[in-house]
Amino acid sequence: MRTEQPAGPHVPGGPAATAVAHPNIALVKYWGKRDEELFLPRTDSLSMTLDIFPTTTRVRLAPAAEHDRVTLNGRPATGEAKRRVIAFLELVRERSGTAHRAVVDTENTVPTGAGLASSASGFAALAVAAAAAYGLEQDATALSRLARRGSGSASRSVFGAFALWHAGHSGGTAAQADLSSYAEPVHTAGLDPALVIAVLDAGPKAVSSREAMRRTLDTSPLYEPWARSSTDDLADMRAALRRGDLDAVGEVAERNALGMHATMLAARPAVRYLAPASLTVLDSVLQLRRDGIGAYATMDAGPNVKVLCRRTDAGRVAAAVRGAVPGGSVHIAGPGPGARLLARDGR
Ligand code: 2P0
Repeated sequence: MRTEQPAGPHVPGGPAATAVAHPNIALVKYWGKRDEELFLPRTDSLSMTLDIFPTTTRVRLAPAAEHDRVTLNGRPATGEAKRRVIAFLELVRERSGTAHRAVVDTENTVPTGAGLASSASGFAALAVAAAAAYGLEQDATALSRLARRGSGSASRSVFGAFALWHAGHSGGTAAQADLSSYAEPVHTAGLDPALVIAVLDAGPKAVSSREAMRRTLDTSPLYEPWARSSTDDLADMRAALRRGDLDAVGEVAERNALGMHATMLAARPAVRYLAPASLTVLDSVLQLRRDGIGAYATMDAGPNVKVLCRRTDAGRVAAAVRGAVPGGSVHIAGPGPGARLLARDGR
């Protein structure tokens, strides 16, 4: 891989493409890889793509440039974020047979690195834009596999609404294993859900999810039991989605998420993403249920809490959450669209 340079003077452009993607929140979580290079997960996972916080990414080939240029919200990307984008571009170049460097401009509307799935929308948008700019014709399944190589959860953001990411198998060659792991849409009957998102801390997390997953797998005695129970959670979740049973969907999502956090708390040293304010929101969710509202919590690699409920209850749930944590911001999301190409030129 070539070394990177800060954003510099204008480089004459080649083909370009712009794509948009939305974050997703897992209702049955992905936590742990069996292959870090190929981003092959230990377990299947299932998520809802949101209709808020889109990421828009433009990739333009720069035939005369010696290095990739990457900006994030108008500023040159640095460190690990930049390294991951360039590694992803290397993969696309390898597959397309085009060695040209690229200029990548990303606009993220979601707080970056705060457990709000910015890498899911980010790499889904990058996969769609880079594939188009480099002339890789890919169907949605292939784009999902490709996005997975940037960030596991990005495989699910290629699809709208509910998506299941297959862990796949590792029996044969690396290429076969790679082919076996992708997301696909999950059809639901009569569900009208909302996710009320309590942003308690929009700052970057102390431990990256990649490092936290590794540590959990390597050291937590609770990891294997959780991974096994996740198989049952997925089966129960699929059945609940088929029935359009929001309460069952919520119950499975909440137990799966709390179980995932338990595996991390038992890691050595412990990984603890939940903050006191997270527990305050969990208390408000319990109170909502006591009051007869179907509200169920899920939490990812950060302190923020997402509350699944019926869309008709979202206003009341948002008010309860806001009352519980006056310092936080609260957003209401519904099921959103899959990643898509917005524009393409020069090809
Ligand atoms: C998920 N999370 O299923 C889980 C639940 C966080 C908790 O996927 O290493 O950014 O890039 O594959 O996808 C966050 O991890 O990790 C994540 P990598 P990713 O949504």
